[in-house]
Amino acid sequence: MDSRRAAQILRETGKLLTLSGANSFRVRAYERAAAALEGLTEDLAERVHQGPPLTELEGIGAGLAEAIVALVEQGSLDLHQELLERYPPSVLELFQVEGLGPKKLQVLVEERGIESVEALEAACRADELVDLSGFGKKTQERLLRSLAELARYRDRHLLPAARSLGEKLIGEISTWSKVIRVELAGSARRCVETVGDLDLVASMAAEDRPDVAQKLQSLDGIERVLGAGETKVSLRIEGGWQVDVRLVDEEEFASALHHFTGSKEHNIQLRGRAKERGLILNEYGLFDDREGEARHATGNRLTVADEEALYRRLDLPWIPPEMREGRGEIALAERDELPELVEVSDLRGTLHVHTDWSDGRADLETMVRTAKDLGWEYLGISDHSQAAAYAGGLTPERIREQGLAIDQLNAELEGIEILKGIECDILTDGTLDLPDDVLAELDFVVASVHSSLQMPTEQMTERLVKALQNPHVTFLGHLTGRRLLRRESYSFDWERVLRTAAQHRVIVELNAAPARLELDWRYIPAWLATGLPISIHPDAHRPAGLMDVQWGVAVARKAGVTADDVLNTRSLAGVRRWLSDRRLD
Ligand code: DGT
Ligand code: CA
Ligand code: CA
Ligand code: ZN
Repeated sequence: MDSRRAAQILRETGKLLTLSGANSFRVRAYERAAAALEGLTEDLAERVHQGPPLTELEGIGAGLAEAIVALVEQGSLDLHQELLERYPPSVLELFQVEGLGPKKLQVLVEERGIESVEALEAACRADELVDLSGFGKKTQERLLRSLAELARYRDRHLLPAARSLGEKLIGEISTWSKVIRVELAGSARRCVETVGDLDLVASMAAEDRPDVAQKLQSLDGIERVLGAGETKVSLRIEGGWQVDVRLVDEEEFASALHHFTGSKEHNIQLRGRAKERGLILNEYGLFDDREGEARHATGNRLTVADEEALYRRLDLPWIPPEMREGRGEIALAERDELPELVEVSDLRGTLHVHTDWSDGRADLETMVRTAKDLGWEYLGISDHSQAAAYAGGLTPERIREQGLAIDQLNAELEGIEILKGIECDILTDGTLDLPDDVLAELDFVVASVHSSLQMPTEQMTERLVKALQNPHVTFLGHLTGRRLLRRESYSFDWERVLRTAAQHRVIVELNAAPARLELDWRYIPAWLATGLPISIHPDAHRPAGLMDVQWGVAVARKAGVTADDVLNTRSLAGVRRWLSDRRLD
């Protein structure tokens, strides 16, 4: 039972409890515990058996700790099983239908036995819900639309696409004279690797709201207006996007921006902190609650001009949005120990770059000149090895030829140094795709799995462990092989693999390609605890791909990574020292 599966079971239990009419505190307890487990970096079974107790984790109380122990021991949770006897797993999909809150859901399930998205659709089509309490013709029509959209928009989006749409919208809206401030919020602002809907917050004078709401509905690319109220306009924008724009008064802006940035966990924790100080924090503002009736009571409003001021009122320094995941950042801020997060400009070069010697789209010189224009001091080229035939992988002979081409370019170019590397396939038996004497001539070796991804866990673990033992391997490439929103990670004992990597001083790269973004940021703190740095690699196949390092930096910031934690913030000499001696300066 790994922690992710355990978290999933707890989340499902929470949802099913909602249906059974459990009170919201009980449901929340399951959600909180699930979030805590998702953040757990150690092996769950080990933690349960060897302590410290689970109750030391933020969000896990005594009752849930007991449930998790049982879950680990038995491989299942009694309550979860019981609930699944009462409701089929398909009811869980109903939680994704827009416009179907817990109350309505309960009515559907309890009174009509509707237990799947398909059943809901059939009932709507057969006009069967009109007489249900809380439903009607309109609800039914709305549900049908939601269902159609669910099928089409179930997908989330990769971070770069979300940021680029966000920037485009903000660029446009910020030019409107009636809008005072507009900013991106939600998961896109927090730089989560996949983004559901896009959230924007805009401030304006109350009397300007109707105009702004109107203008929003005529933005480019709108397929449909989902809703346009006093305070919120929701849009479907082509490409499968939902965009929620909140319209707020200027004095509400800071607290609204903060609220809709989230995460929900961070907000809940911060709200608790406000309460301890006799304050109420919500999306409308920060209120003095000493008279005990603050909500909307503008007389009690405290002025918060911006997020800095909001945090200051709560005796905290401003917390960067990336870190607002409710994973201990408030405690860090409280002790004034927030890390100084790495920035793209801290990178002095990068490694793991492809050229047209294998499957890259640009030639060596173009890639290197682009890197030089970015101000980088070095660029590590690592084309594919021969086993990756589909990618035109290099034979030993081609590698030597490429080496000569690199020598020549290095002699010609000033101000940037090309490092010679290879992205060497890890074959199914864990040996490398190239002989040791070929690997020994290179500056660095990224070892990656590209084939037989479906291997059983045990075998994949052995495969990776064996590869890590090769003394020429300097980096482990894209750890789990995941392709976000498309392909799951392959399965292995990641705890053992990371431990072995650290033992052999092989750096597990942070592959910054937007669909990979792994080593997953949730595991980076555990990796750094081994004393080894991370290294942020673009895995670029074209010149523009070099800038993908920005997404690696973005998710590294979520993990609280500083410049010092990253190998390629070092000078060329520093990187060479690591590659030859596996020592940091
Ligand atoms: P997403 O859209 O799934 O990628 O993730 P978010 O984080 O953008 O979530 P979203 O769009 O549902 O809501 C935006 C933010 O609004 C969220 O991060 C925190 C805040 N928020 C939403 N619902 C709640 C809630 O029930 N309680 C609290 N405290 N905050 C909420
Ligand atoms: Ca969102
Ligand atoms: Ca939203
Ligand atoms: Zn690769």
